[in-house]
Amino acid sequence: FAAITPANAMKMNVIQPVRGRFDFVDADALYAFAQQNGLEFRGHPLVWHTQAANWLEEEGVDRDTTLAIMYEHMDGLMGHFPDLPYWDVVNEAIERNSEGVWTFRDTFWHRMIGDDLIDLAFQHARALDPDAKLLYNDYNIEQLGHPKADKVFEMISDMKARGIPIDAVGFQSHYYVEPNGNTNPGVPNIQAIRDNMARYAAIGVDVHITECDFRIGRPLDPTKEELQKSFFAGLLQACIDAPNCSHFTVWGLSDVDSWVPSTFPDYDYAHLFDAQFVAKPAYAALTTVLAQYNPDGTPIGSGGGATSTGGTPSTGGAPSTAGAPSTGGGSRDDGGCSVGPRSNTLWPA
Ligand code: 9MR
Repeated sequence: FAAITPANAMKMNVIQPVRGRFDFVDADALYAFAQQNGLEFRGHPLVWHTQAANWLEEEGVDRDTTLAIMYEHMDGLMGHFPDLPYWDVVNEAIERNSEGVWTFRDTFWHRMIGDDLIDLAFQHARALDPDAKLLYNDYNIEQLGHPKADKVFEMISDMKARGIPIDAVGFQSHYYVEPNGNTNPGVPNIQAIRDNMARYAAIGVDVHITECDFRIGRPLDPTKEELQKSFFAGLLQACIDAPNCSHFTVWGLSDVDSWVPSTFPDYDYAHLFDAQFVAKPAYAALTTVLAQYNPDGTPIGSGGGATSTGGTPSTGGAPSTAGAPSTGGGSRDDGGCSVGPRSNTLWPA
């Protein structure tokens, strides 16, 4: 693993429980863990409607005060972590409205600020940190041809064309097989994901797989586990093959502390390690993919890989579910972890 994303520790309800009072205890603990272990630390998220502070709607009485709150939140969070390489600036801001049109999600932020919410958030993030890569992060946007994916691509292309500072798109990549074994739409078409990565490359936008997992509708069986295995391996290979896909992050390590069962009661088994921390076939499949590459991402045998250029040296240690317990939102901090095909990581040479 080469990076860590806080699953909850940076969310607004945790980090700014009272207006103007920031609580960095959990986020600082994860950051320290990342530093000690040579892991990149990813900022997630700056502007999101879920897990917003519960004072937000009371204090945000009009556009100006809500905008001020958004900026103050970004100032506090980005100011405390001035050197993170990546920030999910806006999370999950597109949805299908009641007329069936894919458009801006109806959230408090959007109702108060308006359609320029996303532009303003990215411009403010850039002003605060000229070096960080700024991401728009969402789910169901991975496959070309999916109406949400096409809408988000259109939005990001338009932002680029207007000079709004966006560097990358986060494909969350939460996929599934249904309890009865149904695979449509839960199992993605990997070629459609490759094609989507390619159209982002054509407009100069990077892709990060940010929250990958594959939940299995109960009961678990070998056929479903095989789907999970080929999903993880296929998506990782697609990312490695795409010149603009630099990160592959899984959303939690094991089924022990998964976000899935509380959200989808008929599903579980979404992660790389089971409830006894035993590695699954999906884990072995990822290591098989990665074993074809040198630590710098060049294929083994291609002549590359003598020296490693990218990434932060890792200092060792077994995969860990580290993280201080989250204090807000009633959630466990199960964390996101990246396997980094292009960084100098722990993977066997
Ligand atoms: O993993 C997170 C879980 O512990 C929280 O309860 C949940 C609350 O909304 O958020 C989970 O993480 C989400 C991420 O921040 C954004 N994309 C969807 C993830 C899974 O719900």
